Amino acid sequence: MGSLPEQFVFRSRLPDIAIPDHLPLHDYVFERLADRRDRACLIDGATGETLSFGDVDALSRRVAAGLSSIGVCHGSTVMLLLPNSVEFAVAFLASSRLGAVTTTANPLHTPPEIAKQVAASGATVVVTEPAFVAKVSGLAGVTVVATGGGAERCASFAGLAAADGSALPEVAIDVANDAVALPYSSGTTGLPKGVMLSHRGLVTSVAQLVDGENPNLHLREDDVVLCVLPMFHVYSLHSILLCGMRAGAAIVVMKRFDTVKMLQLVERHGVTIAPLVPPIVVEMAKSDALDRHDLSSIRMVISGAAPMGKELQDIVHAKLPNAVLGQGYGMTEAGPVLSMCMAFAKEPTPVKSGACGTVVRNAELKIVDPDTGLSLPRNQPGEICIRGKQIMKGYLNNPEATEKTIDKDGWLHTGDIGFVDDDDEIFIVDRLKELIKYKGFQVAPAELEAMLIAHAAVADAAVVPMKDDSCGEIPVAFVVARDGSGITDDEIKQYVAKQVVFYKRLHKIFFVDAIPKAPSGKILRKDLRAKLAAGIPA
Ligand code: 4UU
Repeated sequence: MGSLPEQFVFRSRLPDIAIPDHLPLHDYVFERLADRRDRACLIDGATGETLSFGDVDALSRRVAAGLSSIGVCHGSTVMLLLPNSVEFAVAFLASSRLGAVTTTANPLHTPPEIAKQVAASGATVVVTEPAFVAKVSGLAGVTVVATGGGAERCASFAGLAAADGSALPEVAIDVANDAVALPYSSGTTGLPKGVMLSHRGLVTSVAQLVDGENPNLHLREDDVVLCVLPMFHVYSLHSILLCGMRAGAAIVVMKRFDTVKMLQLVERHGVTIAPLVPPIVVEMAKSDALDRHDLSSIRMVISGAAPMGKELQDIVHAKLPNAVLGQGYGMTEAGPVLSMCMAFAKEPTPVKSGACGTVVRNAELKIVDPDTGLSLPRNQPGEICIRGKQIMKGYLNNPEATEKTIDKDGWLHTGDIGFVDDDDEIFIVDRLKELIKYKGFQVAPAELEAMLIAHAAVADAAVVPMKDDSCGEIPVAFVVARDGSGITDDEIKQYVAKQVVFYKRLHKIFFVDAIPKAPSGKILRKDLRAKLAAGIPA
């Protein structure tokens, strides 16, 4: 018998910190409320209206009382189907107060996509804008709450907010086990699944970034954080909303992305922290308007959710010389943050272009050879795995998928291929999993393949990512048409487009005779990606 193989485990260069493991998320976020009651917390970018920390605390208590009056209680699920808004933040905190779970969805999703998530998550209340009420009004057993005015036949957010916040029911939240957020993610394979993030998980993940003597992501009370990324995605929910509030910073809420409006808001509010995704960084770097605005207040540009190459990073550096630019690496299931740029620390250390940070504190990271399962030393690429209290509890009602993602030793397998260099910096070089990332949004190939195969003229299909300069990746399909069907690529594109949100649309269709498959029946996606890379798809 040989000795056990050596385990290479990577840790943060910063020491571990004490992380509260008894506080529900809302109490953790508002822990220092008494010191900052009158400081700005949420600023509505469109109107300039500002809510202080005291206002947000009080409003979230009233909305919690209101939600309770329409039946939301410990263990209920509330869907937020909202664009970025003060109401989003308040409703999230209000649900947390009740021990309820918030499931988030893109309001641009189609009615069938939304109905699927409502059913799967067991949501009994959907909070949305009047413009989207029609998408959910027919769902059985669901109470719809509309923000703003004018929506008929549903409860109003203002009505909920008029409830008595001092009359909240007592709830005994089990911080280690109760989920507080339920974002949907397809993970490494298959269809979107509900990712159960517990109170303790999210508290840990926020603390890993912004707590301690030398926080990895140093947000201060005098910071102004730009919130242009959608709050329904875990990056914004976690690293902007929750981290910003925990640190006592002000958050400028922007409803939808527009380069010029974003630059105006930066100038108007003196934004200091700009969390972005690569496509927005590209838009910004290319925009003529950049030179017409004073962006000198920005001290940090964070990029995440998709790869940002060295070239882009260098361009932004030249345009925003006052700002530190770096990346965070997250995955919904990982709680979400795995690594963060060390140049964002209170006591920063130099970083390399193209790196996506160093593993967060109070966590372990290893690189595993996908073929042998052995952990690999520095500079050797393999599957990135992470362990710590911040990772998801599991997928809702799907123990099989959970077991495939979190192994028996508690390691979460990301499906990302990367390595750790001599300075502990992580570089992502490839993806083992099926996932397609269009501008940072998740596209699950399995969802589109199921749709394609359901079409009478389609015998078989496979959906894979194709590299794209402005979107990062675009979904494209290889299709085996049924003999004599005569179906065209446009017909297929239209058929899918009608059923899905814009970023899941197919950009190209390649007709082929057969889909390459392993003996097990698994699609050989690598072969298809290689065909695309070689420029000879069919
Ligand atoms: C290359 O994208 C996210 C979460 C991102 C995030 C969160 C908090 C970034 C910074 C932050 O502070 O989650 P998902 O679940 O939508 O997608 C996860 C996948 C990863 O597995 C990886 O493939 O998105 C890809 N990804 C990245 N790829 C995420 N970040 C990066 C990155 N570089 N920096």
